[in-house]
Formats: sequence, structure tokens, C-alpha cells
Amino acid sequence: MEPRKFFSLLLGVTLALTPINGAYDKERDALLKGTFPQDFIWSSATAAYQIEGAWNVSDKGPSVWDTLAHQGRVYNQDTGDVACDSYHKYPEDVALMKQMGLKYYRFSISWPRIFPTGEQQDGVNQDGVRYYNALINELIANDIQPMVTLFHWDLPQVLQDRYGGFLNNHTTNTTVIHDLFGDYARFCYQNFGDRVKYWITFNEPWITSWLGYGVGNFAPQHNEPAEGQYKAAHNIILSHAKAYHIYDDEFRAAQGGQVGITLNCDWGTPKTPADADAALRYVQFFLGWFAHPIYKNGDYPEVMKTTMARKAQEEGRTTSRLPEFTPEQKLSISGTGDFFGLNHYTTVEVTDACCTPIENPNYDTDKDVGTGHAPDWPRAASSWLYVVPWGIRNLLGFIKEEYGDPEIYVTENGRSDHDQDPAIMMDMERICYYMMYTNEVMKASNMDNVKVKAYTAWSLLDNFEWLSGYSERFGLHYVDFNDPTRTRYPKASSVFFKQLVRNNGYPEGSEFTKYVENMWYFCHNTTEAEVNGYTGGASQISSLFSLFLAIPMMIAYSLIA
Ligand code: GBH
Repeated sequence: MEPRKFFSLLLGVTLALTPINGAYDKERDALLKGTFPQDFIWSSATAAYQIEGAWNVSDKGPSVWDTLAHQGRVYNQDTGDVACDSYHKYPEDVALMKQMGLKYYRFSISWPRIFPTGEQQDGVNQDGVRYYNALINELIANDIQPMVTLFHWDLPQVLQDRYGGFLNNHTTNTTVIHDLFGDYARFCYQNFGDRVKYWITFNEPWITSWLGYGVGNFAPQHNEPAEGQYKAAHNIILSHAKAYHIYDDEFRAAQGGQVGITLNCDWGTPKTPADADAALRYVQFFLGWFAHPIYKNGDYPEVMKTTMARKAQEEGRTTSRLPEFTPEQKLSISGTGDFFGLNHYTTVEVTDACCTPIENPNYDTDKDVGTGHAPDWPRAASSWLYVVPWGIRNLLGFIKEEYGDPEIYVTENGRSDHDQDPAIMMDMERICYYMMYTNEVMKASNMDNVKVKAYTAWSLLDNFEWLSGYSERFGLHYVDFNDPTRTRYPKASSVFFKQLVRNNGYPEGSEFTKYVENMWYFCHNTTEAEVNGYTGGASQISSLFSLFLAIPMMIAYSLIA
């Protein structure tokens, strides 16, 4: 018998013996066959602090994340000092992408690696410029297009010390942080824009604002939960607009690229029909906070403004904790996105909690909602990451309706595993996650006519997962962080993803789609099994299936690869 047939048969028998309890919603969760539009962008993403290492080589300045990590505040006292050592090993990273057939790569530039203090007038780190030039050239030489994030959370520490970072005078005309970000953006356009055609100003300003300047568990650890996040967000939106206009005015004609921002949002689904307004409010406070000004009308969402005005009254304040944009600012903010960058991982169940005034208000309670998760939603290694594939389709539909049908680039989506021994190399649950989520994205594209132009897997590599350090692994490739050479090893999911890219979706009749069909109900069932009492969760299921399923599947894949 032909080996391919043999493994296919083995796979079929294994699946036939797998108990399926059928708790998925057969209609909503059904596999859609078909392909993405021809020019669809398949990509994978990383971020500077999470992979580069080389935290102090040449003149690189410290970032707020260097500071936080060096204070021992990360799980296991991990730091990004070496991380994946991509500062030295970037040709290997590019080779991995090439091997997977990826034509795009989303990475970020470290601001303090370019300007050690964050300010150009204090000096430029030429080795930093050389590094990004070399990376970009290596990508282009391998026919991979760079998609560059200017800010993925690693603010130069000096800017935090000198100006309060994004808290800098948020409502006056003497704010320097907008100009400094603009200078940095201009420098990047000047030096790299001949080759970089996709720019993302900020990655997830929600995180920087709320976790960085509100809660303060993320860098720069500023704890001011009543107002810090609103001030920071205000400055970030204005800094984004500045960087956008600089591109528009000085570079677009010559370079012809696109500039957008990447926003993160969990989809909010109402727990009961009575919670529908609350769920909308949740999404407006989360996504609309940034998307409404930038993609709609230069101003915060109406529901945020009225809610915050009412709270000001209740709290006996004369002004709202939500700042106001001036009319000129509104004009300059509105329409500053050539595309809509979206990072999405999970969904929450929302309940109405309106309207109990509380003594120490914060962004979470400002929304007047409660959040939870349905009992049958399986969870990844990250405590916050519940696997709810249909959530992304709902969110994409919301963005289409709410923001005038923009071109949407999914700039991150992915699933974590625990760091455990033996390593999870046959990462079936990540395969299932990518399979189910990309299929929902395809439904949004092909059935709902959402203009989804790109899908980006987070992440190319296992890397420094912020406060969780190296304990949560999101990679398509495994990195051994105890090995000084930081060797990369492909996980099963990288083989799966390669097939997905090659097929540009799930075309009727292809070998790949046949495998996916075989896997489909298993994927929905695995996640059920985890909930229904496989207490070992990810590990137990993965080791079980590495024996019975993953190994034959891997071999089968390599035969059709
Ligand atoms: C993205 O954030 C980031 O862009 C990326 O850098 C990151 O590695 C990836 O996702 C995976 O997390 O419970 O207080 O520790 C997604 C948003 C940010 C949501 C961190 C969960 C944990 C907050 N995530 N957050 S906390």
C-alpha cells in the first residue's frame, strides 16, 4: 500500500476510535470549505523585547521592560536579556519562515535600540540601525515582506523618567511625547521605508494604557487606575495621529506604503439576552476607546463619554476622568488608519452590572459589566485564553459594521502551551486552534464579506511572554531557553500552518482539506474532553495523541508536503 494511503487509513481508524460527545454547535462550528482571496497575506509575528535579547549591546538604551524584568518582577525572575537571541540569530528565523512558505513577517523595532534615550538629539545607535537593515534585507532576499510595528511596549526608560512617558502633559499643548514618537517614526520611515510598506504605529495601546499606566503590573508600572489609562490612551492616540501624518506628508508619495495601528479586543458575548447592551458597552470601552477616534470620527465612543460623565457626577468631580480632544485634534485623528490591525485571542461572557457607584473607580468598574466564561469553553496555558473560535467571526463582523468596512489585518492570533517536560512538540491543540480560528476568519471573509486581508500567527517562536516569562509558549517553533545556542525546533503546528498557507484555506478536494475534515470534530471534541475531566488538560491530551494521532499525522503531512 502506498505510504500516504496507509497513514491516512491509520488516521481514520484512530479518529473512528476517538469518543466524540458532540457538544459543539454543529451548524455554527461546521467546517467551511473554500479558499481565501488570492492576494491574502499569511504571516507570523514577534516583538523586539520578546525575542531579540542583546538588551545592552552597543549603545542600546534600557526600555521600561528591561527595568521591570531586572527588578525581578517576572515569573521565575525571567528576563528578556537573551530571549531567543534573535539579534544574532535572525537569519535562522528568516529561514524558518521561508521553510513554512510565509511571504510576510511582522516584527517590531525597539525604540531604545535606535535612539538610546528615545530622543534623536541625544544620539543614534548605528548598530541598531544596522541590525534592522540586515534583518529587512535578509527578509527581502528571501521574498518575505516586512510588516513593522514601531512600538510594542518597550518605551525607552529615559522617556519615562524625563517626561512620565505617555502620561506627559496629556491635555496641554506642550506635550513632548507626541513629537518624540513622531521623530522616531520619521527616522524609521527614512531609514527603512524604501523596503517596508506596512507600518503599525502601536501594538495594543489598550495594554500600555491600562496595564502599564492604570493597573501598573506591566511596564512602566504606574499605578493610577482611576485616570492613568485615560491619560496614556489620549497621548497614544495623538502620537499615532502624528506618526500617521508624518508618513502622509513626507513619505507616502515616494514610498507608497500603508500605516495603521494594531488594536486588541476580546469579543464580548452577552450571557443572557438582557446583557446585550452591556456586551456592546464592553466592546466599545475595549476596542472603541481607540478605534472610534481613529477609524470613525476623531472622538471617543458616545457610550464611553456619557458613562464617564455620569460617573464624574456621582464621584463629585467637575470634569470627566476621560479627557477631551480639541476640535483640531479630532480632525487630525479621524481617518488615520490605512488598514485596521486586529489582535484577537479570546472571548468573554458579559453580564450587566449597571450602575453601582464605587469608592475607588477604575477602568474595569467604569464599564459597569461583569465578565466570565461559559463552563464549556476550554482554556489554553494562559489563564485568560479561552478557546472560542466563533468569537473572531463576530468581532470581525462588528468591525465591518461599526467602522465603515475597513480592510482588516489580523496581526495576531494564537494559543499557548505550558512549558513542561517533555516538551509539547506534537502540539495538537495549537493545530486545532489555528484550524478552527482561521476557518472562522474565512467565514467572515467569504460568507460575511468582511474585508480581511491578512492573518498573522502569534508567534513564530516561543518567546518571552511578558509577566509570565518563558512559562507560556505560543510558538510554531520550540526554543530551548536553557540551551545557550537557543536552537529552534519546528512543532507539528508549523507543518500544519505551512499546509494551510500553501492551500490558502480549505479548498474542496485537496489532501489537506481531507485531513482537516478528519480532524474537525476531534478538534472540537478535544477541547470538550479537557473540560470534561481530563484534569491533566493540555499535557495529558497532547501526550495521548502524540502516540496515537500526531506521529502518523506528521509523517502523512511530510509525505504530502
Ligand atoms: C498579545 O497580547 C501581545 O501583543 C503579545 O506580545 C503577547 O505575547 C501575546 O498577545 C500573548 O499574550 O493577566 O494581567 O498578566 C494579547 C493581550 C496581554 C492579554 C497580556 C493577556 C495578560 C494580562 N494579552 N494579558 S495579566
